[in-house]
Amino acid sequence: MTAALAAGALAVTAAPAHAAGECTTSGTVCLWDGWWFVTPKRTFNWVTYYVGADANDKASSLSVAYTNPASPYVYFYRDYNYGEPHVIFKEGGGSNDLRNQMMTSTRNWDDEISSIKG
Ligand SMILES: [Ca+2]
Repeated sequence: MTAALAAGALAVTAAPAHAAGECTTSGTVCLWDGWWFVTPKRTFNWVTYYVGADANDKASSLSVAYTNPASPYVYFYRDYNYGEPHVIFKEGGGSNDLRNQMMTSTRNWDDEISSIKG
């Protein structure tokens, strides 16, 4: 992804993840199966076409580690191979409860993420 967001795109500006949700390895994102960073915790590169069967559609909280020099934004997709729709988080950000991130008016992002691209 480029550093600039597409016109009209809105990056999620959630507060930085709680210390319990630390994800500190540069160039990675972390997904937790449970809300509020309840394990298991899974770590991925910023470009992951499929999170794998163990993690697919399970993330309930997430955190984005600092500093990708190319872009501060990471896109999380509902389907493998970057299948839309997506939700965007900035480096250092995250969500302690993906039920609070709405995909549509009636569907949230809990247990939905399948691929990642930073
Ligand atoms: Ca879950």
